[in-house]
Amino acid sequence: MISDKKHIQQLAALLLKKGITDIVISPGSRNAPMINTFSGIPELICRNIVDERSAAYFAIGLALSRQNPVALVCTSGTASLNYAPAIAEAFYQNIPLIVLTADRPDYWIDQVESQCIRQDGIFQNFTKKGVSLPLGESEKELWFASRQINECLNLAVSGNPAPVHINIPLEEPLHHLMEAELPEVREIELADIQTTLDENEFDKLADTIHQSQKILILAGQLNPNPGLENCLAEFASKTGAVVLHEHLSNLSDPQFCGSIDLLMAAIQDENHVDFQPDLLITLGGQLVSKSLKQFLRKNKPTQHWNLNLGGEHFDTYQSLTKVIKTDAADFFVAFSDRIRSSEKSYLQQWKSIEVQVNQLRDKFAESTEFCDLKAFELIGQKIPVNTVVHLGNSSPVRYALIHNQVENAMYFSNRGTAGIDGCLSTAVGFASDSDKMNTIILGDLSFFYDSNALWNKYIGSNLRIIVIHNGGGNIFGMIKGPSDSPAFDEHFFTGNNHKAEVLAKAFGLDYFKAENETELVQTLDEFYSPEQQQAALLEIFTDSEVNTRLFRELFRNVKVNF
Ligand SMILES: Cc1ncc(C[n+]2csc(CCOP(=O)(O)OP(=O)(O)O)c2C)c(N)n1
Ligand SMILES: [Mg+2]
Repeated sequence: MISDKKHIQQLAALLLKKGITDIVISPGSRNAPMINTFSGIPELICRNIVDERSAAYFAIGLALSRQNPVALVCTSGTASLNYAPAIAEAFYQNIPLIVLTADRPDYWIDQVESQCIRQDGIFQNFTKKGVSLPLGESEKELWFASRQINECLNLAVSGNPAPVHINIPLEEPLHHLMEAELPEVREIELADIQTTLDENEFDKLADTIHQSQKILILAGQLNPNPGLENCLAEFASKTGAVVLHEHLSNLSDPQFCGSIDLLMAAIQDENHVDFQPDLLITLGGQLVSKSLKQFLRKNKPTQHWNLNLGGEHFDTYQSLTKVIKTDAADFFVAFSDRIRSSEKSYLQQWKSIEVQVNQLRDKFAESTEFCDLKAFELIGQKIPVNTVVHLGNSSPVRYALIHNQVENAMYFSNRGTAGIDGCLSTAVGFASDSDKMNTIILGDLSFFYDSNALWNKYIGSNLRIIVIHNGGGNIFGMIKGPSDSPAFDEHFFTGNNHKAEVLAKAFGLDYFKAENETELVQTLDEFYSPEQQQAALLEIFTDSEVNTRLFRELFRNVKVNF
């Protein structure tokens, strides 16, 4: 059975034509025509999540796992506004969400009518396109709506992918159903033609590459992409370029350099010039390391090329000289036959420091008392290889990046806007579609903020949640500014005595806890053992003051040893 509303029938038919089959529905009544139609079509996979904020973050995780757009469906009013945080995250992480909000007819807006807000264009700052469909069902209105839907669905995946918003005013009756097939719809395709640079331009770029003694390639957040990794490795080994990456770049070739924050601590001011690049090539999204951003803003490269498909002008290091509108893998492949081998002293310089800072870090973490830094080291040793790791914002992502990557693991994090409000929901959405073990490591405030992530029936046995319970927002103690404020305790740190245990049990998860190193090592073995057949939560208790002290001491230790 499907709704008799013709716009909704068209919408369902176009979603199918475009291969968008994953739908996350939040219950309501104005969206009944969508609920009835989508759930009545066997090819559409409908999931149900009550909390729209969580539903939209869940959809991000699902879209990342499927590498395909995911549609969201909600009712009118504040339900729609609750999508906003995840839409912003998806916008800045280039994730195609198809946001479908039911609305009242526009003549009832602002008329003391129930569950009505001004929904037209509410996500305009964070979507590639937003439309409101016409209410009527005349031939002309149906043609107009189908054009709007086609355009939105196409734009979501062209260039740099992004969310799109289709607002759908609906009139009563909302529940008229009919036994019918979906209508034939006209699909408008958007053909993205791959353009390549002309030979002259390639030669000019190759000349610059050959003339540059110090080439630095900086990879921000990227989805796993073995093809890119291979051609980047080939380019780097020929040119002697240094490739700096974070875990979230999902690159792991041993000639690349990680441990960025520690490297930055080791490079003394008087040596900056040796590390300052002549040519900086950037790709991917956000970078976590603030110290590297500061280093590059201070020690500007002569040239900075940014590779991105949408041709955006990302001048993060205030030195951008060329935007290259390309897929990064295509760019590096194109140079494989055009470049000669160069000497590698710049690379050796970075590599030798990397080896030394990693040794210092390991020695420090091994000898130190129990704290977040140590907990992350132990967790990293026990997370099974070839699994998925989700990193919560605040200090978890920073601690994880200090330590080595888990072998063959994929890394994800909501770094588009670095919110703490949907880290768990995103991980749950990803895990629900994954056949691998999925671990999310997040802080106590982040866990409580997003505990509704567990309020759905898609929690699989492959989910492992690690809550680092340091009694509040420990990050604020680690950074100068908040830590010196008289309002630190009450309004920055925000002491938190609640335990995750009750919530874990309420949602049917097995609960584990650890308060010291011995307990943690033992518990991690059980937590990841094959006998652990259902989702589990491990809460690790640490002392925020010890954490802050040892975090600072690690960096001081690195600084004084160089
Ligand atoms: C939605 C949102 N609100 C507020 C913040 C600001 N913020 C950044 S970190 C943080 C504290 C997080 O505490 P917790 O999750 O316990 O992690 P910890 O700092 O202890 O590692 C807050 C409130 C944010 N990033 N996102
Ligand atoms: Mg905390």
